[in-house]
Amino acid sequence: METTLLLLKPDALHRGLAGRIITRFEEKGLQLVGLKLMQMSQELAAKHYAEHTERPFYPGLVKFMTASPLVAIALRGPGAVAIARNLMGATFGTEADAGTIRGDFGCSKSYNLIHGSDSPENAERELALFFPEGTCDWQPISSDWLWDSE
Ligand code: D4T
Repeated sequence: METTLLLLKPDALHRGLAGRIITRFEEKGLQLVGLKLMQMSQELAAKHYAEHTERPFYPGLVKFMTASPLVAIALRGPGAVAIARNLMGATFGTEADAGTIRGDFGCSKSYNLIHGSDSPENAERELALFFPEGTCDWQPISSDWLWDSE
């Protein structure tokens, strides 16, 4: 079992897509264990995007991510990190396959709707940043039919 961190970025909220994007993950069979509307602070953006500090797009990225609220989501399931990345599609909507979230809903090279942790290690680090209080442990009644027992 893995838990991954997703962010529905400000463009997803401005475009009224938050519900539809969350539905994709629920329909796939991943479990919501954390859900929070929040504004990303400069300090949190600096920690979350520490690996990109020297990249030319960094100032614009931080400006975009801190401009208005986002939705932070903790999502649980077997292989949740890779499954979520597959559902999201390639980084930008211009290149993402049809059928993925970015492929279906976007065509911008800056506003790409959603972030998802790219490894279990990064998921752990990012969950600690966005859900320092921890996530919500519950057992969905459908889990026996959704997830393999081993
Ligand atoms: P995130 O981290 O948002 O899930 O996106 P990816 O994992 O798919 O992509 P990334 O780490 O390479 O980029 C992080 C973030 O920076 C923005 N970005 C990226 C940008 O504005 N311009 C660029 O040229 C690149 C490479 C988009 C996502």
